Amino acid sequence: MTSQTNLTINPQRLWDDLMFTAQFGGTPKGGIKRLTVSDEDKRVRDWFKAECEKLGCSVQVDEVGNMFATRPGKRQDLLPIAMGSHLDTQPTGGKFDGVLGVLGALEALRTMVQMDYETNAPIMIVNWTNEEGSRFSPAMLCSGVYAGVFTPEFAYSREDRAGLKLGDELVRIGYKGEHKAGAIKFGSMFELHIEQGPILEAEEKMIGVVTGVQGMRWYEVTVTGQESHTGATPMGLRKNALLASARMIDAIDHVGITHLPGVASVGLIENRPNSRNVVPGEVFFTVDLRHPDEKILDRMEAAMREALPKIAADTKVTFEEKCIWKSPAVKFASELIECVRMGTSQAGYKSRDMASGAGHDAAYIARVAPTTMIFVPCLGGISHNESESTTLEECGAGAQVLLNAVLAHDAHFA
Ligand code: HGY
Ligand code: MN
Ligand code: MN
Repeated sequence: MTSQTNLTINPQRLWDDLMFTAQFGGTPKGGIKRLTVSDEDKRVRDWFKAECEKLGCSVQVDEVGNMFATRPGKRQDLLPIAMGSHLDTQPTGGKFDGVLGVLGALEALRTMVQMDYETNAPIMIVNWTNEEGSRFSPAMLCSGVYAGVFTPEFAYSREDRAGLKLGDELVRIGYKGEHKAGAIKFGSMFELHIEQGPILEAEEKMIGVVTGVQGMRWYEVTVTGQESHTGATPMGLRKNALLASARMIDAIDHVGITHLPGVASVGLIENRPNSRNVVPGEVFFTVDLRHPDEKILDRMEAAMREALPKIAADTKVTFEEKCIWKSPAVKFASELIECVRMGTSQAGYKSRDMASGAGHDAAYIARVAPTTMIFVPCLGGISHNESESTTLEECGAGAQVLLNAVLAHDAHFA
């Protein structure tokens, strides 16, 4: 695995970093629970900052906690070439989602430093705050602030289900930086990530040359019925919010099935009062619709909005539904995709072009700088699961292609 400059990453060192940092929020089942701006997130951020400083990087933090580690290049007139992803995880996340992108970038930088290789452009590693959107919705929130999609105030105001605000939590862990979001500039960004789907593994390809990200929309639904006694309330007189929600969730699944390759999911549900002998009076649930084509996403949204009122009428409940987030489909920069292709062939790996089913910070960063992604396989395509797994070799391949692609891009500035 070598690049045109014969710089070779150290897969074992990368693997050791992945396993070491998995302790920050490690779970008994071998996953990671490292919710954004939690104490566990602080610990991994502190470790990451120290590692970057050991490599001679300056580390800056912006007003929403995004971290930027920069190593100077020969030419200070050039904007940095960035490699970025995220260190926060899902509540039952794995060791690789996001983390591989940040630690793979660290390994690429370490290799440059160790080989005393000076790039033309400065090199930057970015850790984006709250990519997952699990604790504070929406996803990719702080790369979105960097890209001007959301204001910092909007991000600060987001509350988790316990009522804590992102802004307060950023202050509490000491990562509300002084730099304005968007003020720390870079000229391009590469993001290494596990595929989180089954295609590369099924086709026995090592590298995914990612061409873009599908469109995504998130909704919140509150269904209101009437709490009543499960023993004394005849079936015909109930206003059962949970029954209505169950039928709505089935209808939403049907929207996905009838708009393939689109997907439709309900992932978060709260049933109140959640007592075994009370007919549920209120249910809150979230909807996640995705498709590569915005026009078909519109059709999926329309189909959902046609189905829900009918179900509400049939079950004698009322409901509110609102779209809280839209991330339109994104195409990545062809010149960077070409660098990934070059980096892949230099390393001698088989690859295939593909769009990303999952959302990534790269989707928002593509709005403000040329951006692209590199995928490596994950076992069974499973992710957002404590059993998420990939191999030392696959992580090493991704980091090598990342290094090669960055150096191929940097060669343009000689
Ligand atoms: O939702 C997503 O696709 C990403 O994992 N945040
Ligand atoms: Mn991710
Ligand atoms: Mn994720």
